[in-house]
Amino acid sequence: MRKKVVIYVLLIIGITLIINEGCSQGGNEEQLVKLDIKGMTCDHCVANVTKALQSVEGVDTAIVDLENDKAEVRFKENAPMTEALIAAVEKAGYGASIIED
Ligand SMILES: [Cu+2]
Repeated sequence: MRKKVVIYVLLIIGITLIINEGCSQGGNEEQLVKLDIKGMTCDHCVANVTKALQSVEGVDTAIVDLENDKAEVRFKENAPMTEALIAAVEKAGYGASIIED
């Protein structure tokens, strides 16, 4: 009797995990961070910053806006730390700071 209960509980946990996985694949669990970027002057800079942001583990997309000196980065839940994004941009030779909404 006990064993059956344990198996049911494990089944429910398993199903819950599968459902959550399905949701994150739909993009609902993605996070968005907006950054102010300093030092960009041309499309080459945009490419450098985009590449730097996309090199950070967990980043899905990075859209860099030269005209407004901004970047929008979408990444999977739990990754990456915003500090890692800033560090990557600084390593590429530009400045970055988080835009708080
Ligand atoms: Cu440039």
